[in-house]
Amino acid sequence: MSVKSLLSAEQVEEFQRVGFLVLRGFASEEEVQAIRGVAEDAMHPLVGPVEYEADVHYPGAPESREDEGGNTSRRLLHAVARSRLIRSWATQPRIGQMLKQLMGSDDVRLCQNHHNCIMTKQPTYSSATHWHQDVRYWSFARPELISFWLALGQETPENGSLSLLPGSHARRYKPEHLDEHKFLKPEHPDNQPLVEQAVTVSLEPGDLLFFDCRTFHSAGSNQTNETKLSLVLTAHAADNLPTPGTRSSYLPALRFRSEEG
Ligand SMILES: O=C(O)CCC(=O)C(=O)O
Repeated sequence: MSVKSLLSAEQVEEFQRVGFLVLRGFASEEEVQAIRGVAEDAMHPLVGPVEYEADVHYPGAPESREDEGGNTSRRLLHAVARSRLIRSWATQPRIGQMLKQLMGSDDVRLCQNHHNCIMTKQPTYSSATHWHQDVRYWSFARPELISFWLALGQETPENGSLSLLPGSHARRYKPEHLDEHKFLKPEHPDNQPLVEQAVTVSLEPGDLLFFDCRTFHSAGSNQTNETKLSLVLTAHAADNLPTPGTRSSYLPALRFRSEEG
């Protein structure tokens, strides 16, 4: 396997042990501003496709699209199709190489069907997201996908930053540990020790968070006056194929660019 080591052995080991890894200051200020610009352009007026807060029915979200705040976006979908800049940033060789190390694969792909969005956590009508694994609605041969989350501004508990449960990706869960929507039941005695270990990850603009699709994570609503923007993408090994006919197979995966290209 020819994988250039951009991450140290300690970073790879940490990711494998806890299920996530933060790289501080990964993207430059220029990159962050350029990607923010694409997001801000697409919000005023709102350019689809989008997921609305009202679509998810999470705590704090407007009940329906017709209610006050019903037109609040939660995600600008299809981020890589929105601009050449985002596609080029998302498929850059450095990220491809790091994903190869984290995945232990020599060929990784960017998924267009999951995440592939800019999260737009807005004041007033944003929702809180309970403990969940992203893999819950995905259909791949193996539950081995990694998401990467680029902070396009500060992310703090006040504006709804992510919290993660270290080691939760490596555990097995019984049906009674989860509710009917596959959210972790924090009050279940087996889950309590895990939830007590929760780590809230505050991010600065340009910080990059990798997390395993089985790592339980949650987030609060935005209690500030400014929208929190984050670019969120997902990758998988090239030989980990989506199940035909599911939404995981709707659009083809993209290759990461090579050093030369
Ligand atoms: O920011 C949030 O509310 C949670 C987002 C999230 O967990 C996800 O996109 O998987």
